[in-house]
Amino acid sequence: MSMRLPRFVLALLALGLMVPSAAHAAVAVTVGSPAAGPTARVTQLSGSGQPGEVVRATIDGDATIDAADATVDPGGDWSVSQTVGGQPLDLEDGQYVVTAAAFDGAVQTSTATQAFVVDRVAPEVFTVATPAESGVVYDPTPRLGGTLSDARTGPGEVEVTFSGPGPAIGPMLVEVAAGAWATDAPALQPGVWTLGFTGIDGVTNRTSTVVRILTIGSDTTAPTVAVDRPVDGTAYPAGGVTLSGTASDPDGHLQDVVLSFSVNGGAPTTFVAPVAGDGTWTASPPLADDAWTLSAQARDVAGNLTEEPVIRSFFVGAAAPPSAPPPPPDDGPGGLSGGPGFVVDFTTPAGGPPSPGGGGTPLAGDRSATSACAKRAFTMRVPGRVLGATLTRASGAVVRPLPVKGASVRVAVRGLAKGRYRVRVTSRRGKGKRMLTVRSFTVC
Ligand SMILES: [Ca+2]
Ligand SMILES: [Ca+2]
Repeated sequence: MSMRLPRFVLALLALGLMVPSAAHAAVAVTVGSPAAGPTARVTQLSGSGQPGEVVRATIDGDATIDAADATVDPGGDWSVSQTVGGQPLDLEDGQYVVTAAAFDGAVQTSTATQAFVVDRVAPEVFTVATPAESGVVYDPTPRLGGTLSDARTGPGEVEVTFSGPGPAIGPMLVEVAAGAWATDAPALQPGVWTLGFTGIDGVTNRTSTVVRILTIGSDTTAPTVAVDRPVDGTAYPAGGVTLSGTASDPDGHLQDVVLSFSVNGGAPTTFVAPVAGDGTWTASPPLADDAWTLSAQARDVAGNLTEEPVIRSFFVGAAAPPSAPPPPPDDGPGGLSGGPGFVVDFTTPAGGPPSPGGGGTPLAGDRSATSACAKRAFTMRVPGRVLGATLTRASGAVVRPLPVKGASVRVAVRGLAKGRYRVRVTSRRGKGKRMLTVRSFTVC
């Protein structure tokens, strides 16, 4: 079924007279450029309107400027880049409002306004605090940072470029927050690098580039550390522990000493001690009354840490044993050691006598047989209740915590690399009496 239109309508369509009436209405003038908000530079005003109408634009604000008349072209666009006096438009920094009025002959048909900000000035404050001029660092990803602020439109970002021994890097853009900027450099290989820093404001005005020469040093050698105090197995009065020792770095890049304290293998608390010019360090960390294990490592400026930490076990305050005779030399003949009041006690499990080079229980029950080669496993029993046990290398480096059952510690030897080891057992017998038992053995 088709719909039939009245004859007069068809006639009007054929004559082209029945077009929508809106097409004949005047198009209101608009300002498209500059857009609202900040802009870097304004040399032209433009917008849209009714073709054939004349647009007169006036700028008010930090300056007052009458633009030359512009005629809306057949496409509906208008633009003007001169003043009414024939001078090029080029607005200085400031805040403005442009008002455009459209005229059909002498009749004003519509108006439009647009507020905008011109920012032609680079950020007023731009500093590069790090790296320092001609600095030398041993961190391949050094921290970079400084300040950036812009009075008109606020800071945008900081552009950083890197050229040096490796492929050029960047430009890298760093955000600015509260007037400050900071970032870690991407990984830079050792050598002399030239870094370029440019501050950019919210409308891409750029500062001149600040150049820094930065040398990335190479240091892959770990520093060494020695602990003079606490002495292994010693009891110290409550609140009176001052730790001390020495540290050195073969490269001369020593930074500090990292001290980790733990109780019975619990989560460690870390304390950093500075190193004096003569290589000595001291620290007085607050330590509660307890039986503590210290793990000490020196750190160099490249972040290298002593590979095998120095381990010390000691007591503070009420946790100490009641009497405190001087401790015997650590790891002395027979591989036994202990502190004041310590008990060294081994119980022979079933399995036969010590057997250098092999056998089931080579270490058990014989204090003089500690250099026998252990090949499988042995059980170490201490008086009282075992609180914790650790297997370390002779250097003190922790290998692993050991499983504990009642008064016994099971030491599995199979799988250990050749060398000398210690078993360190903390136990408690009676009220408040803790003991440290240390046993050495060799895997060969
Ligand atoms: Ca600016
Ligand atoms: Ca070093």
